[in-house]
Amino acid sequence: MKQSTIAAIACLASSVFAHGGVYTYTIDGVDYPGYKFTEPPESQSNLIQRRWYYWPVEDPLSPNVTCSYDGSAVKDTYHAPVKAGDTITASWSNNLTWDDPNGPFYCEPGSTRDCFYRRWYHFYGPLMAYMADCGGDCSTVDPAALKWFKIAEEGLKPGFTLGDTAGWEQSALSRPGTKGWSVTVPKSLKPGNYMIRHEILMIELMPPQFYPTCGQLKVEGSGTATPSEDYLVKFPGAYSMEDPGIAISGVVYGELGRNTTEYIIPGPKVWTG
Ligand SMILES: [Cu+2]
Repeated sequence: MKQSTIAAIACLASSVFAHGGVYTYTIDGVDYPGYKFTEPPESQSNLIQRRWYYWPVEDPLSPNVTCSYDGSAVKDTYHAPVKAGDTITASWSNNLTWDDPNGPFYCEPGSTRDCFYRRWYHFYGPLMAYMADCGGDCSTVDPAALKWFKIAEEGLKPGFTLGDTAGWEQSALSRPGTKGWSVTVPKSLKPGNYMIRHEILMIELMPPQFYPTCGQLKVEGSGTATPSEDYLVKFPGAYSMEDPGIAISGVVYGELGRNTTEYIIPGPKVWTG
């Protein structure tokens, strides 16, 4: 593909079409493919991931900010075993290349408008990961009723400005061959069934775009720790449009974007156990 064509697609995609979510989790060396919203939910089972849709959530108070659109469990959902202290890697790419015969786009059948990249294609804004104790089987709980704690976040790297793509780990997710983003389950965390909620916040535009996706884990280990109340939040509820890291959306191409070197990640402080 010619370079100019790639640039044209990238430009188009970064405004409307470049949506997505977590396609695959890798936990202790095991790949767990995610829910495929391009296929009927009835045909999918034994996934750790809850249902989601590639379209962004633009309102932090929307019920869809919890676990994306729908957010319900697929049938025969199970919980991926993970040892406390181990790593979970989430991939926002299905690793297709530019030359893939299926193309870099997926389009809804019969539609030329509802297309999206098969690879993550936003650059600006933080990455966040939360967990919540399901108190039992995660597949039967309402994620909006859970109390979430943040286990990892990636904001603006030191020495960069808001408008500098290299300052954001999010931009690394679009690199061909990228493994994704790795987070650690707090080593001292009490064993049990937990939901994990990955979230990309895209601040290139106003309104901002939230991309949450939820998966189900069975944490193993000998830990006894649980986060105290001041670490716990609900979704929706954790964010508002007035949060500095959300209110600043839409400035990356302007003077503010060129001059601002600090970014305040929304949500609670990280609990590391
Ligand atoms: Cu998008």
